[in-house]
Amino acid sequence: MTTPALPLVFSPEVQEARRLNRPLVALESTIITHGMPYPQNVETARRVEAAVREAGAVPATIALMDGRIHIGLTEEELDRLAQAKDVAKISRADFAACLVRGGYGATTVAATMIAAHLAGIGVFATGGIGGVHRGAEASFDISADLPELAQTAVTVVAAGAKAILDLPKTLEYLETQGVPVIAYGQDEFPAFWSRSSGLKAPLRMDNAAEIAAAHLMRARLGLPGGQLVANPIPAAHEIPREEIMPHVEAALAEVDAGGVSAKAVTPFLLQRLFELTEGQSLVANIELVLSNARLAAAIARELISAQAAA
Ligand code: PSU
Ligand code: MN
Repeated sequence: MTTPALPLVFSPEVQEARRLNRPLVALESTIITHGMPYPQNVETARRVEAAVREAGAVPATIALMDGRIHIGLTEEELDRLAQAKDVAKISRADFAACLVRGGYGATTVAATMIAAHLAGIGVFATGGIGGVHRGAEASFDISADLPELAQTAVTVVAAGAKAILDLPKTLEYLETQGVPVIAYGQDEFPAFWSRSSGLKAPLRMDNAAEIAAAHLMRARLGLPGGQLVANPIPAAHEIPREEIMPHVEAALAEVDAGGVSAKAVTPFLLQRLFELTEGQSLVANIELVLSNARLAAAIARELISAQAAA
């Protein structure tokens, strides 16, 4: 049997950016299909792409469609994906199977990192990464996003990990796996909807150039894996911890009560938080993704300048 060709397709905008060696920022698609309701999902995806462009880089939203890895989606493809029913949530384990079978696959953080790396894109913006779930000592539920950060050389900009997770265990896991966790502009590791988690981040950096330099130095050292940049949600849009945590506990109790497991847990919790906060969690989620997109664009630009100077 022969090895199949790599089924990568680039949107016209991304193709042009590659030709001109312009800075690119990868964006994921699970947040569109499983993280937000329609039509806010597609509106947000468009605003995030626009934020990347305004910050001087080119967005590449990634999804699996009809057996191909799409690096950059046209307006029409983005619409189709956002409205499609039965989109599979794709991580490392099911990436190849989804391509072979065809249909729609939304890429999680792990799958988006794999695709970005294949496409030569070093920076990726998302909302929050998956992590170690509460009760993982019994359920073994640890997101595949974490081991991906340990093996795929992409710098991921997120607003920390969602407060629905066990954050101390998530940080321990990342430390064991040798993943640099860099809080941006503050000492504390941020908790998605809130700027504060009560936990100190292992590293802190205050500018995009230093983050880009660290990315390149890791490659130079031959260290596999990426970096997690934890960018706190802008203060004007945060939901303070004491406000969001009672809702988080209530939603988690529903998961414990049964019926929700595996890949369905994170989408269920995000949907319940949306209902329990009367939409406030979604507003915060949108704002933090926009802020992460701007920071990722700045890092992508610094990566290009550093490479040009070398
Ligand atoms: N961040 C968001 N919304 C999301 C996600 C992240 O703001 O929906 C998605 C990402 O795709 C992430 C996934 O990879 O949730 C984690 O899912 P799990 O916990 O099942 O690994
Ligand atoms: Mn899981």
